[in-house]
Amino acid sequence: MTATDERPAMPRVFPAGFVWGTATAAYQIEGAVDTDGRGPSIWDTFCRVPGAVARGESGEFACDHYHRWQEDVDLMKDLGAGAYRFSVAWPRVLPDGRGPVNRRGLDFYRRLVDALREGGIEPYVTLYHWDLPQALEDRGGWRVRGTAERFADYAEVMYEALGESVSNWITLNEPYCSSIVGYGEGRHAPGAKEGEGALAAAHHLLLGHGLAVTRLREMARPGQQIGVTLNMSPTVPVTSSPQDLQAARRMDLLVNRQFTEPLFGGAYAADMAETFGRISDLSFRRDGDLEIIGRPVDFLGVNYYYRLHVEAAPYDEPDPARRTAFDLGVRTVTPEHARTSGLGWVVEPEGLYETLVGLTSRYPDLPPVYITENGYGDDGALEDDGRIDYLRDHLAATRDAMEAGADVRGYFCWSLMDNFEWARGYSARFGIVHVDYDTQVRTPKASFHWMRDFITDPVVTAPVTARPATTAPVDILVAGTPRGERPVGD
Ligand code: IFM
Repeated sequence: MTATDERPAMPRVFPAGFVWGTATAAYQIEGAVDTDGRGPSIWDTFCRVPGAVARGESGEFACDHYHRWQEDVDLMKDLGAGAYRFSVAWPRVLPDGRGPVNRRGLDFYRRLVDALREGGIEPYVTLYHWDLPQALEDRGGWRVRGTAERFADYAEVMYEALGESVSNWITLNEPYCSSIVGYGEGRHAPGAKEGEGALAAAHHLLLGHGLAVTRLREMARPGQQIGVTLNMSPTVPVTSSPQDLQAARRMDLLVNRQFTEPLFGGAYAADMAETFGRISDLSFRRDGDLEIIGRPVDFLGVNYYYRLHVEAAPYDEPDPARRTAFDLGVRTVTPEHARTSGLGWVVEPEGLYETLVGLTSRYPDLPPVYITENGYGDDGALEDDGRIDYLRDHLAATRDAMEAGADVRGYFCWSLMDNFEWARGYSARFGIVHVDYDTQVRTPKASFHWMRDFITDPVVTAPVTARPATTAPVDILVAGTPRGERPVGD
């Protein structure tokens, strides 16, 4: 959408009770990696690998949120958001991933949750946002089934500690990234480049989710909600040729349907064996797993950043830089004249509309949806008009998808503040609050003030979201890598 757009711009109001929040993740903001008994995570280890993270940066200090959390809660109060999504660092609570609980680690989250609630901010707690305890990685990590069982134990520990005060629980954040990007492409911790290992990791993450849901359900009180967050990007086949359409479907499987089908469709995706046959025989699956994975949840968290344009490519990619353990005969491209973010990511709010409407039509039993992440990366300017435009247009897309039948209950902006952006280090900034990493001074950006006004009066006036200009059916939901760029989520 552009300012010159001819489409109508009638005001659309978000319903009362719609949840407004911001989101962060432990390793990206906390710092204090050696403090109060925290154990090492796979990201601490990965950041030490030469070349793994831009400029050799790490989350060692990050935003020092572990010590400055009160100031950060004050910022949220000033924003007027009624909710905050954050993640718990598993190794802060269970330094070895299992065994004795580190009370000092738990106390940190207790203090944070209490302050949020006192400030009228509802905590949405993510249990796993990529920082696996290194001790569990040393025992096989997500490649092995035991990690799924340890995850359920950890979920129980967290519920026992915070269950009185926290009503909204998210098991996993973006299992696609923790499995395929971390164990297949090696661009994220633990930096493995395996085919079978990555598919096994994806399966065991889902199993861990299902086991944790089961455990939390046994303890949860009425009204408490348990969900899972997936990153979703619809893919547009570059042409309507059968080759490009099939390429889009293969990527769709890798990134999206591998997760959504067993979670919400009651079956493993039908084309798993055919598509991944070159990589794995899927023998890590066991009878009964599917039922555990598919246990009903109360909501789906959707993280949306952009849509991807996919074309067929020869198998056995000749360019070693592009070759991965997942050669699916696909390539993603950035369309000419595309609107892009400060990081060069394609900006297409219609992709969010397509995601929400597509999921709703594909899965009749889809639970209510929260947009648990959506945001804009740039180099950190305080006058961040690009971010304001991005937020405005994606909020319009959300509201328009609701009009078309999607049951969306809340929106969490990524991110409250600039933070450690994984393999990109600190140069990519997504915050509505600027962080000076030398002084740790926080400065609200123009988008913070815009968001505060919007939350007070949540009326969308941007043009009605363009309907996707793709020939692809709405059930093609795919993510991948724009040509020459790193993919979403890193
Ligand atoms: O920073 C990440 C976050 O950790 C997961 N989702 C995507 C964000 C931006 O890349």
